Amino acid sequence: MFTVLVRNLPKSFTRCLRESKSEHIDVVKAEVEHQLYVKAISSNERVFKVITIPSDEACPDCVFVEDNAVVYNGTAVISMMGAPSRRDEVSPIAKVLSQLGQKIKTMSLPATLDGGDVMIAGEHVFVGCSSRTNYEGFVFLRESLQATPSSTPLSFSFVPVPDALHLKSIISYAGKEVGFLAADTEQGRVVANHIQHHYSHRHCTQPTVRFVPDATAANVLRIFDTIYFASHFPRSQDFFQNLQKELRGKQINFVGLASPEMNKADAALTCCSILVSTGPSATF
Ligand code: CIR
Repeated sequence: MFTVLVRNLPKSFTRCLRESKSEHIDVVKAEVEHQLYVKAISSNERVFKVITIPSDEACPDCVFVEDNAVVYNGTAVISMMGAPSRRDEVSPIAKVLSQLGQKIKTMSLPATLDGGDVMIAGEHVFVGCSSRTNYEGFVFLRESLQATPSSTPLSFSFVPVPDALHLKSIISYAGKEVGFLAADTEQGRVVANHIQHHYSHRHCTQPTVRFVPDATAANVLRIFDTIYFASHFPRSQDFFQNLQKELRGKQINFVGLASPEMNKADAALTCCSILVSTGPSATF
């Protein structure tokens, strides 16, 4: 079972960090998208509880809680956010994670890391080397997670991500039955190669990597047997329909969520939640 943390959008969301400011962000539409997202997660039968943290007007990006902490097997690594304007977001998140019984490890400068750069696939942990996450952040995360009691040792890899906000802006892990979903772009392929190399170097079975037509749609959120995917990209919608057909019989549910306003803030589906497993760490 999971407890899921989400955070409300502040009205200041229009001032969030973003690559291109050319498109107007409609906060009301973004709020509706977020409510539908929370509703969809709340109705997952493996979600025991959704905790909503109040927004903070001084933190325009505070809805993107994924970046604030990495939770694994009873340990919560609290990020030193890569963007200085986001650093005040983390304390209420750390407080709730501590109340949930997580062992708190707080990162400090010069280490920086955003949770959007951390992709955990079973016992393999991939960390994006992006403009937000540096080598010191990677080492802090590795040491913190290696100290957690775990039946299988974790293996870590630092993955260059020069041209995207975060690693998970271009790739995500959708579970054992599906494998990785990567953006069908040059950078998506470079990252996919890196990941395959990681597995072959460790003599592990090569995972499947599938390429998704729209980069943002390569970010899916998996909670137990449900895959939440971005449903507002027509070409990627075909991709997910075909994937659904291919996986018929494997008891995986697909739930489409449209979030075009959130995408204007350079965000994708995993960004707005933190999953806390109430049992041993969840490996899909
Ligand atoms: C930022 O630039 O930090 C936010 N506007 C978007 C963060 C998206 N988070 C994520 O990909 N994990």
